[in-house]
Amino acid sequence: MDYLKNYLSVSPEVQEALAEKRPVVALESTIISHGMPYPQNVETAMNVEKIIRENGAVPATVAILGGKLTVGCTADQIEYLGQKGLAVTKASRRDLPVLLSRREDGATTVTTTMIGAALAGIRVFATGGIGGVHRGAETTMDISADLEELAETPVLVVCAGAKSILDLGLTLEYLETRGVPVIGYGTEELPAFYTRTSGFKVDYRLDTPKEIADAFRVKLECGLRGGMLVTNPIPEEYSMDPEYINANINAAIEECNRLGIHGKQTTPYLLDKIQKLTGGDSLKANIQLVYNNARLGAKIAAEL
Ligand code: PSU
Ligand code: MN
Repeated sequence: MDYLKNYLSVSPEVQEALAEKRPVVALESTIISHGMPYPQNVETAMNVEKIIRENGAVPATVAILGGKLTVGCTADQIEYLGQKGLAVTKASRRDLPVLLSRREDGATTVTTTMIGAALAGIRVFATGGIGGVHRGAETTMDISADLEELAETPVLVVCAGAKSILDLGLTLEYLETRGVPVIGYGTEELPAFYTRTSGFKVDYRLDTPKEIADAFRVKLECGLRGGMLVTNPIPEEYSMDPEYINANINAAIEECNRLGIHGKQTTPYLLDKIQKLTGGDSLKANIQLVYNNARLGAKIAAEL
């Protein structure tokens, strides 16, 4: 992938931090353009950067801008991505060739953010939720490219688990097959984004950022290929009632199926529908869990 470096643009601040071996945390832009409404998306993205700085690391928001895989967006670029919203192409690995050759913009998913981070030399990435194996994947084959990227690209991803818009059991099976360790930060249970529990177990419970950094360092040093998934439960005070949120998730999935929505539209549609059905409660939880992951990401990056 060396040639991809010709399409990489790393901000001076991030370059300097990496050269001095200071901690850097990558952030994605699909969560900005496709994951939340304007202006909360921009407000959240800017607060996340602030939290990372307060915890001693340098933030690097990743996006595709004018055909450049940009690592370390400016405040103006974040504002642009937030305002343009769904008009920015959601960019997974398969979208790179056309977007780069046409010099277009793209909002990076977990997949392309990992690619940008790895090329720049960033090892830690914090976000809200990852894509996974969708419910009904046994017939739709809808499995997020995020899982394949976690298997191949050496970046540690901090998330709040996966939403139950996905089949969490199948998502864990897929990650096991592809050799991706799933760590619970201070928990044995896989968190389910809005809730701290899911009924599924993680592979290992680790209780400190140092233990997590140590395990990932060994993975890198041993050339074991691929990343690591760290799941960080939403803080208790912001977690949602499982029955309430799951009823709304089920309603959103039913509507999605009824409308025949599929492919890359599925995840953004469900995120938006859930936000509407819960009257903004889920957005509040979503924002807080992202802040929580930014804090942990910065601490792990500092230990690495
Ligand atoms: N899940 C969330 N919030 C998100 C996403 C997923 O809870 O914002 C976004 C991420 O950018 C993730 C992408 O990488 O959706 C996965 O999309 P798909 O399921 O189409 O692979
Ligand atoms: Mn998909």
